[in-house]
Amino acid sequence: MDVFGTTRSRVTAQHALITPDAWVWQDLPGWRGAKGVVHISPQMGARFAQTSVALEPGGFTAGAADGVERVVWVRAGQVSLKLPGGASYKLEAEGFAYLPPDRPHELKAIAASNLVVFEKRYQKAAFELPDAVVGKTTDVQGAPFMGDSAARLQTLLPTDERFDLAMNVFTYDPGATLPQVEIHVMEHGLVMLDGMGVYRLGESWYPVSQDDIIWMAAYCPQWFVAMGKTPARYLYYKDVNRDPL
Ligand code: UGY
Ligand code: MN
Repeated sequence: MDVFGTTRSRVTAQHALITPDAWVWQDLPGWRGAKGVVHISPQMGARFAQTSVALEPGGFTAGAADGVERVVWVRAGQVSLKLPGGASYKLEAEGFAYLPPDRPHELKAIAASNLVVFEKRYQKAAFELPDAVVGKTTDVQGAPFMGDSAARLQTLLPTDERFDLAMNVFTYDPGATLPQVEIHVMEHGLVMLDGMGVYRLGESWYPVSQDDIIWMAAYCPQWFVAMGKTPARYLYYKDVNRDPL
């Protein structure tokens, strides 16, 4: 039972766990008919933003701020997406879109919808801009992670150097783990989609379950074990393909 004045949430200089009881909804700039919770942002030391967005039918956005790329992942509901040039799509639960910077898009809720939105100031390199990518998570083939078929990784976006971010979905059978305590230059923003487990972040071990949000700064030691009777699954962001200097 929840006891008032308590939360599993924790915010530190290198990591954060933000559980649904601590979320505070607000209006979001650039969105209409929408409320959001900005879970992760530069205000906490991150170099990207991760926001939960709840759209009422007809709620919409006409794109991110100048120079900002966006990934939208649909948790529930149905949205329409129009890209410059006229291509249009309908996204439902598990659908996602990568939207490159400075190419306005129009996203509108057909039904009440819940989205996870990742935004990052695109880091230009000696490449052309990435193209938009639209897909459905259930259509992406999973691969055993470092040879372990009980821990499967789906890579949602192309991995070529035009992209400075990756979006992946990790599914673990109960008892499966990350094979090592990872310490790496990339940072992560994560939402638990299904199931339960224990996340090691730095020198702390946290029970986690569906809808929990986690931020891991660069070099934050991290490890996960899935627990319970059903698979655990999380969606996560990482920065990739750019010189650290
Ligand atoms: O891509 C990754 O770094 C991933 N293995 N990290 C994680 O799941 N915490
Ligand atoms: Mn990692």
